[in-house]
Amino acid sequence: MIVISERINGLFKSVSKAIDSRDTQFLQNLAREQVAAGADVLDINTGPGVDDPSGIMKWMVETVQDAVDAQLSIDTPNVQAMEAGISAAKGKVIINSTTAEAAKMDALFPLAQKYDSDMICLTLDEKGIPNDANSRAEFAMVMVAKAVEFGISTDKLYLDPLVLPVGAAQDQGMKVLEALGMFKAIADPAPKTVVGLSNVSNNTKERPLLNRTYLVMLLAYGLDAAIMDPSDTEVMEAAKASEILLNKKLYADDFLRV
Ligand code: THG
Repeated sequence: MIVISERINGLFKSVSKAIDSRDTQFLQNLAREQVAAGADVLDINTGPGVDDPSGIMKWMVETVQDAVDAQLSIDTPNVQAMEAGISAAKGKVIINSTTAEAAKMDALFPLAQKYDSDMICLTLDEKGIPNDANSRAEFAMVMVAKAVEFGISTDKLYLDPLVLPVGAAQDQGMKVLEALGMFKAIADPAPKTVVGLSNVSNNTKERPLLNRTYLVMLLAYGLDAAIMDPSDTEVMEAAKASEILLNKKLYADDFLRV
């Protein structure tokens, strides 16, 4: 699976402090730690309510890529900050994210085309949050059709069914699993699938347990990528064990080490 680190995010107090003081060392150490822990991609998010989202995004991208070579996922709802992040990056990025809202798609698909970016597509629109697998698939189809219109190959899309906190929307956990199979059948080449894993445990008292248990289920339903915390060794080990049990990786006695 593709591991996207969630930790370079101003939602975390330590990161928000580092952003405020432009602490290059802190951000670079965190980025190195995430890659060493197994991150393939780093999600870069300024956090909410910053003064200069474009300037901060540019600083975060430049700072992180001076320390590591990993691909970056630019995570912001602000279109200017998105382009600032994409154009500061040396390599091709993942745009995180468009939704099925017309205004969002009209702003972000041209950027994906111009910069040859991959793109996460969150399955929601201005009318709101999906509440079953079918509505998730309908939103997904809108964005897949838009990608085709722009000549963007459908395997550059990461469809995100939107994981909700289990304490607030308990019936949605199973619907997200169902949506994953539907997403794969929408287009050829098949789009990739991704989730923000830690959303599931928001405001619960058993975050790591819920995160790793849900990841195992998601992988059994074909999930390709997760925005998650690779420094949580137990969730990483659960992912490795799942890949062995699902016959995605060849078994070896030391499978946890490879
Ligand atoms: N889909 C996509 N992108 C996303 C999400 C998604 N980006 C944001 C989020 N969801 C995934 N990233 C996080 C990052 C942090 C947390 C959860 C998901 C988190 N942070 C602690 C909290 O809020 O409790 C911070 C606390 C602290 O300071 O330590 O849980 O679904 N495409």
